[in-house]
Amino acid sequence: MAEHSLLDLGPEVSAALAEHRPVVALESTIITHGMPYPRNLDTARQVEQVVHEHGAVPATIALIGGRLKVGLVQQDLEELAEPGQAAKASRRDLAALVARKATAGTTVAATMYIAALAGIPVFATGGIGGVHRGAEESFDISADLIELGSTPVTVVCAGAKSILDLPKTLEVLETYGVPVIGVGTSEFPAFFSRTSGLPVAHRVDSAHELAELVAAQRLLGLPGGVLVANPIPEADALASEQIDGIIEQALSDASRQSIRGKDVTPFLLARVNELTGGRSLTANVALIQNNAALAADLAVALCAQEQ
Ligand code: PSU
Ligand code: MN
Repeated sequence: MAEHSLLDLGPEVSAALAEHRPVVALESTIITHGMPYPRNLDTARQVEQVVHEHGAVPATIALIGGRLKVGLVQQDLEELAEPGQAAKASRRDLAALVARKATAGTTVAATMYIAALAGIPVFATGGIGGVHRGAEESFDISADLIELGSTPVTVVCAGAKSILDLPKTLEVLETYGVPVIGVGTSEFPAFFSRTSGLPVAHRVDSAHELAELVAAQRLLGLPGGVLVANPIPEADALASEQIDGIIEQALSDASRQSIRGKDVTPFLLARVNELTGGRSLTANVALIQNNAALAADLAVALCAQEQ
């Protein structure tokens, strides 16, 4: 486990890492900018519980008063969940927010970076950031993709939302040499739905098989992460007809209001939540729990390999 002057490990996380027991990192931009209050707070707690139930220790990561906190207490979660309070920290924001002693939710990119500092190799989230539609004009490509190319953390997600350009997102992941692994599927899932029509290069069918692949990535000395694409459970999936029009509406609202930069993703997520009247939120909660369960199983399998 890494000692680092900016890092605060919670007691449960610290003990688990010292004893080489399984730990799962969790992000916090989903709490601060991904879901409305109070569902964000409930979900953050439920996801931690799912990780526990699957035999691993949850390590929710955020910036609290300028400290890189790994393993949050209830008060931290409540502060992050409070509407409009916390900032959004991607990799490029970390230095400024640390210097200012700010409190912020960390994106997938920033959470990967901090998880690697803490020595946590497995991370669960809902959906990653990616290449935005119209990126050929805006150049809006999430730092999540570059982080996946350079930081050795395995990220379990349910694919990416079709607010993004999914074919371009997969192309950029290929360019950065990121293995994208379908779990029980040969297709990249589209967050709310299990399919996107886009193939993934590799597929596994169990957490054990996934652990062997992750171990091979490390043995090879490849520096980057692994992206695990875990489709939403069948029972919770939304039909694409239910969501496509809403995503188009959210995108056109964003363009009409000239939303730019780091505000794009939070704006689109909030708009999709509003326009579906909570249906998308229920699916979102279900897929995060599903990802947390798989990530915990993976962390357990990786620890078993070490024995
Ligand atoms: N996509 C979602 N839910 C989320 C996010 C993305 O479906 O909560 C969050 C994640 O924290 C992700 C971040 O890392 O948004 C990406 O932001 P940007 O596109 O600005 O890089
Ligand atoms: Mn962006």
